[in-house]
Amino acid sequence: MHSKIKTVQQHILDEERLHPGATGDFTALLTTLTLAAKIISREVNKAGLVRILGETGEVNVHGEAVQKLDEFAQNTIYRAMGHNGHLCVMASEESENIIPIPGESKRGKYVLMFDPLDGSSNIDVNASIGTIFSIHRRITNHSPDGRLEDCLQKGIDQIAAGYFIYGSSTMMVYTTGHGVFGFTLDPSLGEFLLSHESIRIPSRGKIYSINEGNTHSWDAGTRRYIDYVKNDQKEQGHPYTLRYIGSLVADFHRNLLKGGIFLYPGPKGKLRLLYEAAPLAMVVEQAGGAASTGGERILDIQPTSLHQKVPLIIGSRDDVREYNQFYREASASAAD
Ligand code: FDP
Repeated sequence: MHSKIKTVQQHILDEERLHPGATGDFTALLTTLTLAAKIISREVNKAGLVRILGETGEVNVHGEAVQKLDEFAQNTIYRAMGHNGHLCVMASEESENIIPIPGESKRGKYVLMFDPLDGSSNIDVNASIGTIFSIHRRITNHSPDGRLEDCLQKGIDQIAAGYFIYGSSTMMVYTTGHGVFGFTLDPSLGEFLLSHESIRIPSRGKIYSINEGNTHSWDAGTRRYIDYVKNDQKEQGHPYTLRYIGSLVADFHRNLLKGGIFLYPGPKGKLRLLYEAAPLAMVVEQAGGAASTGGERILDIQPTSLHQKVPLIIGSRDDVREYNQFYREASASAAD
């Protein structure tokens, strides 16, 4: 059997053609985003050479200022997407406020939220990191520029979401609400090629991913659940295996392909609703999985601020459902 060769651009175009009246703007938007990711990927691959070519904050042997990689990723996305003509506003995990479109550039009907380089504490040790994105349609129409309200939309209203992972290969995984597709970058061609068609997460996994160093701050439900998967989880016939890289995209990607549950529980959580939790929740749900805070579906949360943090429990459907039960039972008995 011969599998088809298809670039991400062809794939996005084919998907857009399913919508009568589509203008092609969305295809152009995502295509520009893949260009930014290729530039970031190239720089991530050189990260280990920083000491040879110049420390951050210095001038390298080519006379160029060496930027920190997360700043580089932020600037690259801003420069590529700001002039693309299809956005009215952006917001990033790295910026305190909304990011307006540069003065002279055309404004469009979409809103982009992104985490330019997630897991950045892993850069120095050569572990996988990623870029996460979320796209909404604008909801305001007061002026060509988008506003904060355009950014503070529920995850359920995303029209596309996904991530790039800079690992042993660079991959793009995305959804527009019709399944999840994965593309692997062929560096010699500079093209993302379809490598994972219609990704489905197993309904139950045997991996749990959590920072066990935080045990002291977990709520009772999380403590009981983790105890359960380590000791009493009989359905698999053996305890779950712990896998935790500490880079959300990398931990999420592994669990998406193999099955499993990732937890960054409350009470406050660490991960951001708009740049991390909501986009990955859309991906996981489209792949047949689930994402919750324990008490609430991530995609149903109405954001109230740009950098709002939420507990995030995400992965295989049956595992997340089981966690939610532990969480609810513990919350109910605490309330009695
Ligand atoms: P990082 O601090 O390295 O940027 O959101 C940030 C994040 O990484 C996630 O990628 C990761 O899952 C999490 O934080 C790790 O946090 P802990 O070190 O507290 O486990």
